[in-house]
Amino acid sequence: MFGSSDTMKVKICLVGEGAVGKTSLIRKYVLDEFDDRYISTLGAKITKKELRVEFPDNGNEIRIDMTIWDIMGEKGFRELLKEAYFHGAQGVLAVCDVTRKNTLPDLESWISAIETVTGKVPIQFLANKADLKDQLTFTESELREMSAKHKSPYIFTSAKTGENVDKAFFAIADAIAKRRVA
Ligand code: G3D
Ligand code: MG
Repeated sequence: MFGSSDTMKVKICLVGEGAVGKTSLIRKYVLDEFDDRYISTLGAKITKKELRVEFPDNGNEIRIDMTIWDIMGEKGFRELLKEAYFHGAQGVLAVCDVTRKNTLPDLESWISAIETVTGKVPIQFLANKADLKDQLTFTESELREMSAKHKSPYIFTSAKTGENVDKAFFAIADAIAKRRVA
């Protein structure tokens, strides 16, 4: 059982097509910084962040030591390296880009890839680039459908403005912690 002084180690992976904003979201979350210049990722980049999750039932609060894995968007690399990337992951941030329609259905193959390695784990869908909502290319009901299919929540985020970025990372940490302690 986890007590209030315990630390839970958690690994999460961000998945989704290239340029949906995975690297930018992590940057914004960890460094509170958004760099509009080109951001490149080679292979996998691992970042750490500590956060706290409360258990209102018993008043406990636990510390989460979160390891965030940012991986490349290319599908070829995914097949080759998925064991290495996804091994031990306890949660997924599945990111799509509201300005590019296919990035939503493309998440299916990312989710299958991760689930073949980890089994079922909590997923949080992120509809990123919400600051460009005027360029929305899919409806919220399509997002809701995807979400319902995987019994997982979705949230609109913007790595540019920071909208819901903390909330998204917190949500996945919270889901993982509650699942493990329950
Ligand atoms: P990736 O890691 O998923 O491949 P990146 O994606 O984080 O590299 O982001 C791809 C591009 O989208 C970058 O633009 C980045 O600045 C932009 N971007 C990421 N998130 C947002 C967002 O929430 N809003 C807006 N408006 N842009 C975003 P460039 O031009 O550098 O390629
Ligand atoms: Mg990247």
